[in-house]
Amino acid sequence: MRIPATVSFFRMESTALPSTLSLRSAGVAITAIFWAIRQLWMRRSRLVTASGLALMAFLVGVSPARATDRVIINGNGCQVTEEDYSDGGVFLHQDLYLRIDYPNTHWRFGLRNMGLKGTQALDVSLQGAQYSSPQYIIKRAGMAEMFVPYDDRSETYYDMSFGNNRMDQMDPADLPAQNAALVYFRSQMGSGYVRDSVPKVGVECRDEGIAWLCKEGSNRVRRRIQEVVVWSVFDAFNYDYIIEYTFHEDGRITFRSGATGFNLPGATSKPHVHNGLWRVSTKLLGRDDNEAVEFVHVEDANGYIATDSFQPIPNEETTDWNPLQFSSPIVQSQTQANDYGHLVGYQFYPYNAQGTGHFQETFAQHDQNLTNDNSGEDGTGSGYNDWLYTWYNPNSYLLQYLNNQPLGGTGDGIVLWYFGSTHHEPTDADNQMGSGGRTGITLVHWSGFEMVPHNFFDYNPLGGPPRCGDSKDLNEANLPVGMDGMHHH
Ligand SMILES: [Cu+2]
Repeated sequence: MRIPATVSFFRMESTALPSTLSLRSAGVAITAIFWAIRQLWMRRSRLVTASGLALMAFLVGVSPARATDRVIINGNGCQVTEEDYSDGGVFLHQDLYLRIDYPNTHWRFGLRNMGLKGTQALDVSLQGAQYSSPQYIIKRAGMAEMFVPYDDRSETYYDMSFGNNRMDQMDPADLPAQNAALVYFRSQMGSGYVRDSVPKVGVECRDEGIAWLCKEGSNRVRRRIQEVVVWSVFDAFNYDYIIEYTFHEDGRITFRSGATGFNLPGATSKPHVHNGLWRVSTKLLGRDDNEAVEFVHVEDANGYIATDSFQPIPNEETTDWNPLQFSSPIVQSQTQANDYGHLVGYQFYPYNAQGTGHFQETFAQHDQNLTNDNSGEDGTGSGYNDWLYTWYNPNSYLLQYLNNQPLGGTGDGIVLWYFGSTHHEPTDADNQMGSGGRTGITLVHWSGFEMVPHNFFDYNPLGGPPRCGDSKDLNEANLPVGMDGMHHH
């Protein structure tokens, strides 16, 4: 067995250091050994024998990890840092966490390759505007299912039922040449963490356009905005699904899935709907006093006067997107207000470009489901509560969680399950050149939703002049705290 040799090497490393070259090559060999162990670990699911645990604990105990953060994107006004990055070492202190530093706002979040369901974001926090420290927002966010019924019901697929670890390797060519980086998932081994052997996450910083502008005669000011897109690819055989999290400079987070790849062999022209079922467990400001309300905008009978209101959602329940009412759920603290006495919250808007799918399957009959984050309901429990690691039809678990409890009354925060759809009507753009069979590669079809700060900030988090008369260019905004947005009409 080679393991003892590895151990003695590590002892050597911590005392008399060999040359950098041999250190590095040995590091590669050690990585390979641990990769093999990890594969065994994965295959055994989460049932690891006591001897295996003891071995890993032993190895972890003798291997020093050198924790250093690494700037992976150093753009103009957009910096991304990977925490606890160790170049050459095997064991790391923590799982994968990234930080984004914009001039006015700062994000931190973890990323995991999670069970059957692919890339998930964890422990999302945000600092900006009046907050002088990071504010916790989300415990975990990710997909629970990708449901694909064909219009004629010749096929009905659950595209996240195909087994563990379906995330694909990412390549440098997937990313733009500038302001982008690949990162590696990590997995826990004993009390340490080991990086994957290949990168499976792409990170990009992009200019997303104008955040605000003001033009009056010779006074012309503007603030452009950036976003950091974190994306990875879930492999469902002929289809590849991009799972994407975007952390915007103004505090929004976008959750999207994009279906691309090849249409179903033998059914390449059959229309179908890709429906992503997402789960976001919120815990705003780290508090467990959260509640949910639904924003609605109701026009009078003449379509002349409208009334906006926030309807309480007292119990766990389903809600539906009503585009004529701009309806959207809001999760907010029951007690924590900003400086103006408004409860701090986040609002959920659909990102679907086309519409929303409702189907016979009960879990697929509503756009949003609000539940308490009761113990085990995050998919890490037993029985159907193990849905993160053992495939169950969402009817088996989601419907159990919708049992009319007072929302916010139990558990640890409020969960929003978001059902987002894109209808795929194959067209001739799905053809290969010269072939009418729609057997070519299909362009990405996107769906998802967005979380938008709702009175979370006391003022425009990107700063701004008090009136349009200040023609200072604010692209590199670094405005004093306390400036109160724009109220010039
Ligand atoms: Cu499709």
